[in-house]
Amino acid sequence: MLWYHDHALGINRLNVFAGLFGVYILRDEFEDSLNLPRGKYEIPLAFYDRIFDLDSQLNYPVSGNPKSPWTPEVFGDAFLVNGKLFPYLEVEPRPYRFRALNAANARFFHLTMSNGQPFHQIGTDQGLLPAPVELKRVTLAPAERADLILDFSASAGDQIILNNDGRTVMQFRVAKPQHKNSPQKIATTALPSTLRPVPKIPESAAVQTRNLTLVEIDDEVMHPVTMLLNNTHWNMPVTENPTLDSTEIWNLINTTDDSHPIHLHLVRFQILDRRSFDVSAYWMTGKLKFFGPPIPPEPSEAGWKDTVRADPAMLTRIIIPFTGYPGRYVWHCHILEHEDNEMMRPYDVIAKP
Ligand SMILES: [Cu+2]
Repeated sequence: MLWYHDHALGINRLNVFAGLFGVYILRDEFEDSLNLPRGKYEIPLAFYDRIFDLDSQLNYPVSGNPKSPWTPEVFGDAFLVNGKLFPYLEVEPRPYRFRALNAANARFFHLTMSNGQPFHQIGTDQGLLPAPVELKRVTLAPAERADLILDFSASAGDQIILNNDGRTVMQFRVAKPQHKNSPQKIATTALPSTLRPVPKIPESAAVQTRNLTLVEIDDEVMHPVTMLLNNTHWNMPVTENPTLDSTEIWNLINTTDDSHPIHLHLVRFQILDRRSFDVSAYWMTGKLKFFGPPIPPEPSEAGWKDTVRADPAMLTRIIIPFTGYPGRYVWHCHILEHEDNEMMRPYDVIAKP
């Protein structure tokens, strides 16, 4: 499931906050053959948070600092799903496929079910995982998607809350079981044990490795005045110029205290690993001094991605096949306040000579 939204330079955060986004789903025959819940049992769920004023109008805050009127991150106290405030969904006691999207400007979602039942994640941003992953908690950074199976078979008659960090997001109202002699038996389908293979791209396939920093520049009160990729402003010349049909490794060196969901246009990629490093030593010497071994991606991230969490004081490595079309694209942090305040860079995919 992909999503689309306004991308107007400098005001993207306002236009998406106002609601200019949607989702669409691509399928193929292989996926159809897996017999996953479909039709009315497959539902996109776009999660986001907003602030409303006393007249129920959207309220987008600005900082009190005239030098830096933007707010580094906007978090709302109201949760919405598909445009509805704290909604409920009536479901049957059977498996459902939910196509979850974090459409928030800045909030990370950590979703749990009030009855403790697990989710089965079957897909990531860019398609199916090799096999279902059982999770008690689903983490979604802004712009990330998760393809989820939730089975209500054991919960007939129950009301279950979907929570985010202990706060209600929405409710599932599970219908009572049908009478034993009912002619309409509820069809449940077993979750396949394997889904679509995701062949691991070998590191040896990469023709180039780029070190790319994530930087926050603070003023005297530590209020970030700007955030940069590769310590480079948006309007400076292109520095990333992969060749079409080549593969590269991008080292996202996060020197900040924030987790930044980094998104590349055009491509899909795989996460290689994350590794903790000494940030102050990096600024002094330009060298990466690691604190521990590389950590492989979580099973729920071990598929095709287009957005990756670059966690604070970590080196996050991704491997990217630049297929598609030559031209100018962008890569950026998907916290929209960061993106609009310089955490975005153009990149060029160069046609082969
Ligand atoms: Cu960011």
